Amino acid sequence: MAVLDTLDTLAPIREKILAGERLDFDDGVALMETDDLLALGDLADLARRQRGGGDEVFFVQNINLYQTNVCRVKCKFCAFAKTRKQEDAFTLTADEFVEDAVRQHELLGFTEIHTVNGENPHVDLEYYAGLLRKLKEALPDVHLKFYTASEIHHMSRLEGCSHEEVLRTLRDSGLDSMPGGGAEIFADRVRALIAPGKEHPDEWFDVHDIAHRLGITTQCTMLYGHVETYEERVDHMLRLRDQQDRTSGFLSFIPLAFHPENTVFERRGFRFTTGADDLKVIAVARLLLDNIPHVKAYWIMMGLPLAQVALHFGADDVQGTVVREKIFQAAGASAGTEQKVAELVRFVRDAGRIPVQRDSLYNEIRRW
Ligand code: V47
Repeated sequence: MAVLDTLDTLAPIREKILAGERLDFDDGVALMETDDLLALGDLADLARRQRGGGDEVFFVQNINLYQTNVCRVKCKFCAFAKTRKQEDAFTLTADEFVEDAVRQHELLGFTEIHTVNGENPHVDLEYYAGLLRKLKEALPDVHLKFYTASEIHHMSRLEGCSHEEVLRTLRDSGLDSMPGGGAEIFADRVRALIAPGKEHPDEWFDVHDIAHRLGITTQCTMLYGHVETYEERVDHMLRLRDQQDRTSGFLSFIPLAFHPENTVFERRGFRFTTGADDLKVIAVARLLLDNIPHVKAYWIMMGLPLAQVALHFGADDVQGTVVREKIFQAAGASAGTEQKVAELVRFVRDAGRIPVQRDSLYNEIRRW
């Protein structure tokens, strides 16, 4: 009987995938609700291949660096943000940041810097633009993937100007692309519970919309595993898909599993997500987001062993070497903060896939 139930739920979706048809909201919820994890993974891998995916799994040689952890927003899921007076608050000068970046580049030879910060109310737009200019001058060949849409919105408030003016200023100062954070869950109900001080999702979309129209590619994310329902996850993904239909500027989708340590939710008894849920989100994302080229299994978040399994659930990217990640470490991540290229290669190969080192725009640098 259980087998028949499974077939009934997934069979029509499989037919749609084979026919190249787009899945809808109800399909998304049905996929989220299935307990047949292996069939779900199989379907996601089928969809990935149907849309032109091969055996390549991508990674980038990158480093995470942070300008400031001072933040005006009190998101309840966050263990990274501090107020200016807290002991471990920091706000680096451009010189401090650039000096460190150059030293690390000599040691590691990364091709990308990934920077996400708190929404610091004590600095201005020039704090960000000036740093980008100095950094680009010092490391002209390094791709600068800087600032979430939430930070861009915050800068526009600080400066009293539009999203477009901020983005033009940053782009002209050296910004190359943007990370996907700040999306959390778009549903008003959830946002009010986990991030009441954060901008409305319309602002997040407006920033990405303008960035894409200005030729700045971006990523997109979803923070799951807290108070959201399956329906709210599907709604979130479909809003991203609609945006991508309009502007095509998202390069990848990264599901972010909620880490509760040192957050308000830890005190309320919230736990880490399970491996089954992590794999489910990866697979459903690959199935629904038919117009976003890459889905990342971010090893920092799910650990290398599970990320390896996720490569058979629709993911085709493991993010990168990552060195010095802080946001997930603050909230209890245990997978470490750095992988060597050789280790990423070994783990992709062991999953039966072809490791490809990419640049930030998915051009191939080297394959093994
Ligand atoms: O918006 C914060 C998430 C985001 C927690 O573009 C948490 O490649 C889980 O932008 N548990 C910021 N998630 C980080 C970000 C990012 C991360 C990885 C890859 C990319 C990319 C971008 O981190 C926030 C929030 O959604 N976050 N705290 C937490 N405790």
